[in-house]
Amino acid sequence: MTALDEIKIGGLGASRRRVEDARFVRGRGNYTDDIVLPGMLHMEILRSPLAHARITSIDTSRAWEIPGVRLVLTGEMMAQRNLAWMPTLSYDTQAVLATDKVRFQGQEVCVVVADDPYIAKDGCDAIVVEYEPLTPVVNPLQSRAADAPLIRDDKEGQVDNTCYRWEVGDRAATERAFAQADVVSRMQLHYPRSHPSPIECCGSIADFDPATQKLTVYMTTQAPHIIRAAVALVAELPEHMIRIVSPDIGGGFGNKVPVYPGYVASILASILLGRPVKWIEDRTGNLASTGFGRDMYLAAEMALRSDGRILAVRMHADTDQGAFFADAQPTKFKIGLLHSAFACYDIGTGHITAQGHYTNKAPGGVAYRCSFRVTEAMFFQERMMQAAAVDLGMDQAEFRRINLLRDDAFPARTPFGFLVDSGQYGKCLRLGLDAIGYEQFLVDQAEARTRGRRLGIGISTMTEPLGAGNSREYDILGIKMFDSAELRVHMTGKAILRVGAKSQGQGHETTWGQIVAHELGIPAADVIVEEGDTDTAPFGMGTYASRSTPVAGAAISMVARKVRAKARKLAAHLLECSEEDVEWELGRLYVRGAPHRGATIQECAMAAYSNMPDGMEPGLENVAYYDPPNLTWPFACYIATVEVDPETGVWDVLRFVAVDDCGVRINPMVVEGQIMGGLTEAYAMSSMQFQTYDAEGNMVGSNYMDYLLPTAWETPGFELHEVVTPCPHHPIGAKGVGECAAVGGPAAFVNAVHDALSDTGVRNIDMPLLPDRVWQALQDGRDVS
Ligand code: MCN
Ligand code: CUM
Repeated sequence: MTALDEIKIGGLGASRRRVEDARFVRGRGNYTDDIVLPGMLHMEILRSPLAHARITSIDTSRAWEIPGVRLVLTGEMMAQRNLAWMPTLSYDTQAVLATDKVRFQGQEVCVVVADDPYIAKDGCDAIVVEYEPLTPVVNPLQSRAADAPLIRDDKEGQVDNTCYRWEVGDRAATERAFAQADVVSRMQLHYPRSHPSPIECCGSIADFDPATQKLTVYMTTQAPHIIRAAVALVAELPEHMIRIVSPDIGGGFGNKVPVYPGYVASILASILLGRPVKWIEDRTGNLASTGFGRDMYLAAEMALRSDGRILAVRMHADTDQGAFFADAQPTKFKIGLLHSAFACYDIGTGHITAQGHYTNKAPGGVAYRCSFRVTEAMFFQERMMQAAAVDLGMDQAEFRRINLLRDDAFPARTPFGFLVDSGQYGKCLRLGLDAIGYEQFLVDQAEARTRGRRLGIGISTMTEPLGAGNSREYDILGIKMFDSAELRVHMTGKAILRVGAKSQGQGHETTWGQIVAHELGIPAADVIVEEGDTDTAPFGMGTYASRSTPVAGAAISMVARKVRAKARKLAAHLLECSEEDVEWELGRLYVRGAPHRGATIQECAMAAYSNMPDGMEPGLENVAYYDPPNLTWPFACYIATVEVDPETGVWDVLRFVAVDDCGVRINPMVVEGQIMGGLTEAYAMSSMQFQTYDAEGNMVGSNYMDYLLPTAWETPGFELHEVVTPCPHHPIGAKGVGECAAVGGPAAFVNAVHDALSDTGVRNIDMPLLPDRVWQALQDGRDVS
């Protein structure tokens, strides 16, 4: 008998079709809003029209009079139950329903529960809230002004609008390096506020059963177990009586990591009413109040030697956190992982300082398709690299090449404390340059310039720390960032796999089965994957920061290996030999020296239930919790070529080449889908998307007329290439990939446009590069922020 063909059984490397799509393309997905429970009521939220105001009175009497209204909740009523404020995932507090002041436009003030959502909306309209307006603060500059109003006057000891201060690196060594520099390159920019904007908005159905005292919540969360822990701790309900279910999720992108007031209010309403309460957010609610990314101002300097080597970097970040510091991030890293900047380069030393600012905006800084603040770090790094190459008068590809970590440098410690363990950075860069035809493009570009045409090429090379974490350094609210998998093989060799992660569209139901197929030889099609139900799945920290493959994926390998170890004992029994003499090949165990005497994994499974050796516990199942030794370090090289129309400022992407090294690919097709999706978002952020606020704190971009999502029509084509450097510590050598393209992509587009303007003196146009901004920069020969 020959070994199984791994690709045929849907193992590692198979571009297996996504099994979840069978229900999605038929409209048979089961999203939160599809769930209808007997006796279910509906909840709507009344939001603040003002950005900053004291609440002087709330009159809910007319709302109560509307037939069909069952409950009106105010902040005061929440306060009576100690639920007006909730802790955030960053040890701050956030108002569930406002009691004293409103601190951003769109903040939750009251909720109305009624027989249907329309009555609940009417109920909201009937509530009269009187406000005494206060001066709104809409950016860090205003926030730190001496006469700025104190936004968080609810917090004891809070004397100004500073949310946190933080620093990392070696200040003294950095200063010494700058003193020795031949060239100092400087850069300032703003990474604008953007929104993950999943197609499905947030929502929850809380179902408290007064008879059993059990609380079940169906909700759009990327991390159901963290929610269960939070509900147990905040609402003081017994943890075993709380069941959180994340059904199908229509995109998360980081938007569904935080805990939102709507979830909390629906839970309290269900407990008070003893009936299921459904809350489904509308688009404006989603765009105006939940999970913003970025909004960071960066200033930096780079110390350079005239031969092109980077001696040191110095960076300062001012982040606009909005009214509540609500991002999820490891508690030891006050500003996400901003200090992953320059991790792929061999720079001598560096120093980063950061300050977070409260403003009258919705909570910001939630990672949008990035590991915490990594997107800002990589964008900044790559814009800085281009500016430095210009300052040195060096070719931008060559400048990168000489500073990238060399293959023999691994493992390498970065100046900010990370251990980067593997990569072939030079190879990725060369592959990208060859694919785009770099040298020829430079010739064509120069020739086009003589005819008044502006072509540009932008490169972005970066490594991203993915897979938080290792439990020594990474935790959320003190809970260590491991993950888990439970595998049960039934007697006929079919299996169910339950995982602590939770897909929002990434295809876990497809790819997790492939890991089992690889480890056990059970065809992927014979493995059902279940995620998102805290009553059945082992405790896991959820899906974000591209941690599922690095952490949960590793747990799947490990649990399958435990099962394989038991199968080996069963095989020894079936084959009447000693366990030491049993050899493994994919899907089959056989006697060493007598390969024709073997038992398939399915035969072993049957034996586990029908013919186990004396003294052996029946069954074939196990659970594994995995605490990774390090993050994974995928690498990417993205290259864009563009043409800018000097008459209009419009820029078109000519070509886009992506080279991604995410280690061993479980499912190449899924990986390519992740990269294309990420590049589409990168294109959107660099060309059209941002959410801003006017001087009064009114949000601009709370609907899809103002906040643009690219369609297939404007999205450029992407040419994908790969390099495989297996992760040295992951059981199957895989690294995370879900966010790389969204993280590294924007700088490629933005650098390309700036390259097209390289003779104009324009150093920086802030994203998004709207045509009017590019045109203005061209007219004035000056930066546009
Ligand atoms: N994969 C693989 N081989 C690898 C790495 C990954 O086949 N070497 C596969 C995985 O098995 C998984 C997918 O690619 O099916 C993404 O894996 P991974 O990089 O581990 O990322 P996560 O599953 O943890 O997903 C999180 C990541 C994040 S943080 C955001 S934000 C984001 C993203 O995924 N949100 C998404 N991609 C998204 N894609 C969709 N469709 N919807 C979202 O909300
Ligand atoms: Cu960073 S957004 Mo994703 O981590 O869910």
